[in-house]
Amino acid sequence: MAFELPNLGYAYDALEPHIDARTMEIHHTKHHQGYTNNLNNAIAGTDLEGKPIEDILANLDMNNGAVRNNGGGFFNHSLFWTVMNPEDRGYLSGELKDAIETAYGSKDEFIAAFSKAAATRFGSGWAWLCVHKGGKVEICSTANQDNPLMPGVSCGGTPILGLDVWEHAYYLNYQNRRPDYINAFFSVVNWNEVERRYAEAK
Ligand code: MN3
Repeated sequence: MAFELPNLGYAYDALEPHIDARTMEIHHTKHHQGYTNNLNNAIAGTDLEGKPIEDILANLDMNNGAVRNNGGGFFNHSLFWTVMNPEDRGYLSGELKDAIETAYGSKDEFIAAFSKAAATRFGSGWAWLCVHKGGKVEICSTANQDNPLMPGVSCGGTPILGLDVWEHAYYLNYQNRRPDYINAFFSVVNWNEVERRYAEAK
């Protein structure tokens, strides 16, 4: 069973004005589709075929560039679409709110720290909020399509919130203004989904 491009669950224009429809459509149908196709090609006929993406990444040979880049790209975007929602965003609450306040003091301080990680990632990559076993949360960032599920990459743990800071994610609408795109992202974060992922992973 090959990996399939997941549906967004909302229309390409649903995140406007924060993230524009043209960017969303290209990002989903070209970039994410490309990672999906290339991942399938990279694992076809190998013992990785048929395994869950989380298992492939957790046991990854980091020298396998095709699976590292495309498996990461497949997983990262699949998570990214779900942590944004135009309508039912919810709000930071419950155990996740407690964990974030323990680690960062307040929601605003957390957003500032996450935004700094995203803004200062040089070149292409991602910012993450990860949860470790026991429930402690930690912010980190990764280069290219790496993610903290991969062996020895960044803060480790399970990513529950991710922000794509590749230029393809924002350049049409924001050009070089990555900080404006990061601010806009926090207007569409789906806290219900982040909390669901926290509860599942902690
Ligand atoms: Mn991307």
